[in-house]
Amino acid sequence: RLAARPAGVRGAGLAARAAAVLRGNDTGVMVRAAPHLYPHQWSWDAAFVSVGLAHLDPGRACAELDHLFRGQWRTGMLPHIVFDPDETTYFPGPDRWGCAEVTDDAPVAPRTSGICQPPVQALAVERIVTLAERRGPGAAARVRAWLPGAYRRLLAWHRYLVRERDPLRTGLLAIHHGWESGMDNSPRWDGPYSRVAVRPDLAPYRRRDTRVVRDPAQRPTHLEYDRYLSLVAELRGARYDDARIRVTTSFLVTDVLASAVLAAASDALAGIARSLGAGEVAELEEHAERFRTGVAGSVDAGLGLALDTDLRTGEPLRAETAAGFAPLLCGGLGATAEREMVALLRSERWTGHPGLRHAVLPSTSPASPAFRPRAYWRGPSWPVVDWLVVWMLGRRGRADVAGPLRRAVLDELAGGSFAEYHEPFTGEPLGSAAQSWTAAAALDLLL
Ligand code: 9WN
Repeated sequence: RLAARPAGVRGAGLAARAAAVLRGNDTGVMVRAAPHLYPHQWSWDAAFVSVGLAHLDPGRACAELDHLFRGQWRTGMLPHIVFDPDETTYFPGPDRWGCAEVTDDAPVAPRTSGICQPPVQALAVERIVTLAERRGPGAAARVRAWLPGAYRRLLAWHRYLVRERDPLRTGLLAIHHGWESGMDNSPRWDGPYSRVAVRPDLAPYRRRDTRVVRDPAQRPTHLEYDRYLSLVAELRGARYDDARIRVTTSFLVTDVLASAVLAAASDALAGIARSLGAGEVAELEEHAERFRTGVAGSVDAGLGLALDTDLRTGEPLRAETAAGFAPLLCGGLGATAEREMVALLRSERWTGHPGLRHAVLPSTSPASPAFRPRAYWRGPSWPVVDWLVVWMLGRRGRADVAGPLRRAVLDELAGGSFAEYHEPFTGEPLGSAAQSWTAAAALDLLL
């Protein structure tokens, strides 16, 4: 796969510490996304975490995804949060979502949120199979025995996305809340959020996140939270019915990153289907092709990045964020266009910016007016995003691009705090420490 590991004592020490983070965040049935800030199971976190776990114990990796699958809706949707019933310190919790209270599509137990996140799970399963095979026949057999059940869950999940989030077959997924992108306050969503009115009847609430991360500049603002919660009230009012939401919701945008993840994940799922002798290979390959084409078609000639679209206004969302490199994750650009995008990635607007502590990909371009170096998805570098880019480039045979990025992320992670994100000019760890997916990133990037 990718070129030589940096390893040595530093690598072994980092891996041991990363393993300790995952063990420390493990409740026994699931791994918390972070010990204090995010004490439940998040959907795309669980996928990343399961890859980290596969380096330690492939059976535990499968169990992590099984826990997520227990929250799957009748529609096939994997919810963005599966709540730990014993944990009450996160807001908004299950009562605010009230999913099973308003729709029979949601499970009564475990309780879940009513939205989803980018579909990384099939990619995680593909990787778990590879890691188990590398480990030996016992681990491989165990994962193989688990695979058919997981495949049915993933097929229902992908079919949900294709059916409900792209009914017009454009090759781009629509999302109903910024939380669905996993990049909550990214400048990608500033325009659409400016059109979300804070409900006058918004039930009062107390944030918990700013009690854990004491510097409010690192978290979304109060106005942003008012809008997030107003949208939750709106979605709940629509009984989480996608057909109704498509017509009524005040936030409806395409998400190029989630679409690229779906394209790559559909390739992975088609490979799994083939290995199982399942009948849906052609269907899954068609999904992959459709979304790859949709993502490649969203590249803006001026910015050189793939852009989301506000489906309420029809306008492209002209933000310079890491999500704009979505085509590098799934392919689909011609050779010249891909070369240009790689050049942009290496340029001073991105990983080649002279001020960066490490040559990683900040969440927003430091050369963009929207860039804020400490503000969550508005500028900090997120190791999990860099890992995703490295991993997907590796899958596509682009080790030449992935290699330097991988070494830069490992340098950024060398401090061993496994922070949620970093100030990109100083490398200072920000947000939550001991974030599970950051530990998983370290484990996977080291090997
Ligand atoms: C809201 C758990 C999640 C990640 C998201 C990240 C953050 C939640 C929050 O934490 O979102 O879903 O409370 O801010 O933005 O990507 O999955 O790590």
